[in-house]
Amino acid sequence: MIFDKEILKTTCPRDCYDACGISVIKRKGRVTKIVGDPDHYVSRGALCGKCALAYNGIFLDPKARLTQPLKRIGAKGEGRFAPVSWDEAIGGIATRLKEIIGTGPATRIVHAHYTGTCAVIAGNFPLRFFYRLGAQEVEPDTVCNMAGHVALGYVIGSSAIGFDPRTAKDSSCILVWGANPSASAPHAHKHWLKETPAKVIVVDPVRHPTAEAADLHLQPFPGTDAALAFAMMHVLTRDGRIDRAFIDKATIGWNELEPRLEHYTPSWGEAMTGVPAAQIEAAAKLYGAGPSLLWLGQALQRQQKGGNIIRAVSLLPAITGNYAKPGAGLLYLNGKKRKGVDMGYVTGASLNTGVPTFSQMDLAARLEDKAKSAAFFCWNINPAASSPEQKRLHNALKREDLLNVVVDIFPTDTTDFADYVLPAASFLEHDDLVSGYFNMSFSAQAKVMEPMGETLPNQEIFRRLALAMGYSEAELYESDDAIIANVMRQVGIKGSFDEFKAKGTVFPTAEPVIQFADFKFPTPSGKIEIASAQAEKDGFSRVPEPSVDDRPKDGQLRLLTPASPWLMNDSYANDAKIAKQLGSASVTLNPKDAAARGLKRGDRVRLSNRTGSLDLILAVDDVVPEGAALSYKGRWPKLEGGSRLNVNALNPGLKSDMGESTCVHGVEVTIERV
Ligand SMILES: Nc1nc2c(c(=O)[nH]1)N[C@H]1C(S)=C(S)[C@@H](COP(=O)(O)OP(=O)(O)OC[C@H]3O[C@@H](n4cnc5c(=O)[nH]c(N)nc54)[C@H](O)[C@@H]3O)O[C@H]1N2
Ligand SMILES: Nc1nc2c(c(=O)[nH]1)N[C@H]1C(S)=C(S)[C@@H](COP(=O)(O)OP(=O)(O)OC[C@H]3O[C@@H](n4cnc5c(=O)[nH]c(N)nc54)[C@H](O)[C@@H]3O)O[C@H]1N2
Ligand code: SF4
Ligand SMILES: [Mo]
Repeated sequence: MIFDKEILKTTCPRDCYDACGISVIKRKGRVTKIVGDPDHYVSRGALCGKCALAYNGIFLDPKARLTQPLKRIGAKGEGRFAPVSWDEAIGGIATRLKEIIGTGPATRIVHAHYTGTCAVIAGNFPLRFFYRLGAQEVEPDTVCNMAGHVALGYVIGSSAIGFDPRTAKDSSCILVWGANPSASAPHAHKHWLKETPAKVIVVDPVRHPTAEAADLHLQPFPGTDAALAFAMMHVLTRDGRIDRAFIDKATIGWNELEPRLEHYTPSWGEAMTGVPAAQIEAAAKLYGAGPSLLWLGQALQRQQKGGNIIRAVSLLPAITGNYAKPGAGLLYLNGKKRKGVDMGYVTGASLNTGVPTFSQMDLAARLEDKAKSAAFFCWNINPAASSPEQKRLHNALKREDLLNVVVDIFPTDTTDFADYVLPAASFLEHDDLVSGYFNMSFSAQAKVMEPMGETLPNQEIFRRLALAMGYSEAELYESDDAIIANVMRQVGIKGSFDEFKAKGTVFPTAEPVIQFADFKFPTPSGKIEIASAQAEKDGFSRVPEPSVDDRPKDGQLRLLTPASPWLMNDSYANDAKIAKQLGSASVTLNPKDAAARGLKRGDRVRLSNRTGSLDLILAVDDVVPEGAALSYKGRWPKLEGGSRLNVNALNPGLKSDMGESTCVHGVEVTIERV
């Protein structure tokens, strides 16, 4: 501390690839500025634009935050509440839960949670309570990336064992497929992709800034990526760029794939995907030279055949031997388990009575069904903004007899429907641990200020609820200090938590981890399964198919609603400075599609389909390909004027081929002037 100035390290726990190190500047004991940690290998002194504003804006603003427990006094959806004490809120909720359990199955208590905070404790500890309760969980990944998890399970046995990004120093090619790091991983875009000696290829329908900066950009029509992968595999095989020794040693099923590849020429690929044959050749050549990294974006599988797409694309490293050596590998995510964290312990798996989860695509239907839902808890999630079938869901949330409890740090659209709103402390207000899902690092989250108002960390809220329910299991009351010490031990971090906080971030291994160095793949055969008997048993093809989605018909356009550079999922729209950056909600069309509809920039246009309609301002830009429309996710419905809806009003909640997962980039709409 220099005079009255103090600088503390902590870590951003948002649902973001980067997991930035943060410097919190305090003067006279008060937080005055939150910036990127200059010593941190990712943030290097600068947070992303959105967090730089939000952490110095709404996070520190008691008027923007929820600061007291609230009980509803208005109609559901109105957002009118009276403050109550914690005892009254917790007592009232426990009484209702006991009534529900006393009169029928506990599975009528439904809970949804996701990515508000991805910290180890605040993001997982509440599961212990819900397992003990016997409640039914909305499978969180079904709104995000479940199809990819299932698909990679078939091929390499796990979706959570990725390459170590540090290995990029030894790569000759990085293939970014279906991700937009310039928005969703801003520091990977700004530093990692710029500093690698590798050539960068981006495969994305949209020419976003990462694609713009790439050595090669392929623009397939959405949902056609499996065909593109097959055409690339054709070229690799034709040109002898496959690694037969690796295929023999580490894979099964090549004999079933190889004879089929002959048909899928680059010109066939061009016809199926819209990517010029010469670009398919060029991409195969660059990737085939190796060592190469393949980054599978989460967007890639948000399609009707998203699981098949991931299976098909993930064959590229298998047939070219791009595993088990420096500079090679595939990444979807690097899970917490990969760093040594025992997630069964953290989530209290011992209390899990095995209630099946259900898909978030079915949430609205479930909440309409009185026989199947009597209470709904939301924590770390804002489904009134992020979930499909938005209008139907909002109506279901108005059910008078549904006990609705929402834990959040801000008054969102979802809290507006609550009977009880429980105010959570933010990540700045309690100790925790953060394991980013891109890099192999592990970080400390430090309490840098007192909880605002009466807020409590998620975990403390659920400890209090457990007590009010009369539960006696020790797991429900384990302290943060004890969990932190246990998890640090699991990860292999020596010393005290105070010492860890002073460092901020550590790498459990000094050298880049070589992915699958031991050639052990956690599949049934122990090898990469190009052909999967398990997939076949589950009703899928043994070998991935070169299939594509039909192009939209009757003047419809494919609506893509990816991550916005200014929003964090469905967070931050309530920050005034961010709202200014965002401007009005808009949709971008290719100039040809705009002209064909007689539309021009600035027009007010209506997007419609069978699920709903939404009015937006038109932007026109050839970064968007013909046949597609681009509008970012994450705006707050209640801040959108009269409609009180966002893009999820148009999302029918269809399920992709695997994992009952979202196909949110497979939505089709018509667009006309209002
Ligand atoms: N149209 C469309 N919809 C999508 C997507 C898309 O691409 N297009 N993407 C989908 C994807 S990938 C995802 S992951 C989901 C994400 O959807 P959500 O999980 O709903 O979104 P988040 O904004 O990450 O977090 C939800 C809430 O957590 C709160 N929160 C933050 N910190 C804390 C805390 O410490 N405690 C508590 N209790 N709450 C906290 C935030 O204020 C926020 O309201 O959205 C999905 N929806
Ligand atoms: N700033 C910011 N960062 C975020 C988030 C955020 O909301 N804002 N959300 C976080 C979360 S929860 C997630 S899951 C990740 C998601 O991050 P990403 O994996 O990057 O996914 P998206 O943002 O959905 O979409 C990325 C790109 O995929 C493209 N795409 C859509 N359909 C297809 C297709 O069929 N084929 C191909 N090849 N490309 C396609 C879109 O055009 C878009 O440019 O980002 C995380 N980071
Ligand atoms: S959201 Fe991502 S880029 Fe922004 S500060 Fe957090 S970790 Fe860094
Ligand atoms: Mo996500």
